[in-house]
Amino acid sequence: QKNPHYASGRSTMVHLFEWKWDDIAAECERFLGPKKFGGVQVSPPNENLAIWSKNRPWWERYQPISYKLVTRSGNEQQFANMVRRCNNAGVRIYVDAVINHMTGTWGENVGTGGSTANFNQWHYPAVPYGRNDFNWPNCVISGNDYRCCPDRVRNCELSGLKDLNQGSEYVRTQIVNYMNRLISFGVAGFRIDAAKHMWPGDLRAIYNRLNNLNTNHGFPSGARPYIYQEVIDLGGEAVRREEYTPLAAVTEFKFGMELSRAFRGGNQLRWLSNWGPAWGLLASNDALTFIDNHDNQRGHGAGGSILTYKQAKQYKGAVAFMLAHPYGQPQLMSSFDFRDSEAGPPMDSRGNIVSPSINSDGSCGNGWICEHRWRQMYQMVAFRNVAGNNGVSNWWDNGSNQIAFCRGSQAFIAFNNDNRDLNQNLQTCLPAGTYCDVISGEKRNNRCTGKTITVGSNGRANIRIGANEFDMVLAIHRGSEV
Ligand code: QV4
Ligand code: CA
Repeated sequence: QKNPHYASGRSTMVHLFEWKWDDIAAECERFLGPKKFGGVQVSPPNENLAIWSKNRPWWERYQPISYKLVTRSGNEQQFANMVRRCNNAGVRIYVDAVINHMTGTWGENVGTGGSTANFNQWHYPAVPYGRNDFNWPNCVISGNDYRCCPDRVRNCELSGLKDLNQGSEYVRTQIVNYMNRLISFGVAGFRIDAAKHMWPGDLRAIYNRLNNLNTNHGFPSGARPYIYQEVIDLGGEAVRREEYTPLAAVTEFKFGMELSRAFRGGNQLRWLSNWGPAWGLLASNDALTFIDNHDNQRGHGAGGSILTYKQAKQYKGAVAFMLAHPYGQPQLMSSFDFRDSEAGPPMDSRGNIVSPSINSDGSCGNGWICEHRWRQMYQMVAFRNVAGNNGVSNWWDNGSNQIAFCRGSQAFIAFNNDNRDLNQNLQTCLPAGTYCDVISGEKRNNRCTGKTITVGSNGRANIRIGANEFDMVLAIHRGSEV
């Protein structure tokens, strides 16, 4: 369950946070497919509580009221249509599965599909779940529990969200039926929300009952769903990520924390020469990697000064390193603009999500950031596809924050996070030729809109990145020749 089953030659997924199914389908066909993205993580597709009293915050989607596929992103038919169209474009769909809990307690009790619940009675008739399906007697997780008490982390409520008992055969069956329905629609896998708050043994029982991926959607026969479990473990936790890696992959939160620190200038880039398990990271195959996610980009979940689109130059540097380095299974974040950490996605006065508009330069409007449409991002996705399975070679650094390395004879990248210019003759490992730097520009009609780099017959080239340039990265690869 650690293979994402990307179409061949693809390597990177993007989290299209709060996007609508119709818009994702269009994005697969017009952008993600042609740019060779591997997949999309979608927001939870099951019915959630509509929280009008907080002006429809993004986090209402983490408060399930049933497993009907009706949310602000669309209905069941739109979901199925999206998965079909994305798979046809070679782009896989991964579902954020919220199976630890149902809603918390609010004055409101109507879901996005019209279902209601009686929270105080632990009664969710649209599933149906009743009091016997929840951990009992109920308790609420306190901050200290995360350090002392694994059973409280698993059996008490996360932020007052009614805590399902996955040890129950009936509860397991409801969850498995929900996930298998999604597999029948053609999804390739799942993010397991709040996995830390469920017992590994219960999760194993659930995963074992999942069907193989749907061969009518292009998956090989016998393919198991890709599963990455949300376990925040930066050390000192009563629940450790190693309890979950025997089951499936795990979200590696140390990855974005350390790279954010380094690209903010809190650690020299030269130390990244042994990036990977030597840094206390999980084994590469066990790790779903990212710089920021929908929680920590707005101060929820794991703390730490995580880089986001708001610190664009450093953020693009950190993302370029993630995509250039072979470690882990990378995920890009694609955000909507926010100041208020609770605010929901762009919406109209009736609470409907407003679609992103696409500007003539390919960027997004209507309040959507679309980091995945930034040239420096999608061209690094292509870089990673070209670099393939090659390891890091010919590491160079200046003893501080200027670094460079090759990926076999396929690709070369350099970074300058110092406050002085980088100007060096470096080994690129590439065949002689003129290459277009995919960060400062792109190849159009065999011309380069940015810097060109001339590689000599010995593989060496003059590499310049000014300290005050718009980007701190320079990247060339097979296929970027002009
Ligand atoms: C409030 C009080 C509680 C009280 C409760 C009573 O704070 O003390 O007991 O009312 O009903 C929202 C509100 C929260 C509210 C809760 C229940 O923010 O104040 O509790 O609802 O109504 C997201 C948000 C949460 C949000 C939740 C549900 O981050 O703020 O809670 O959605 O809407 C840990 C976990 C990790 C988790 C991370 C955030 O180990 O698993 O915290 N990350 C995932 C998701 C995240 C999501 C959840 C889990 C829950 O990535 O987005 O939480 O599904 O690290
Ligand atoms: Ca639990």
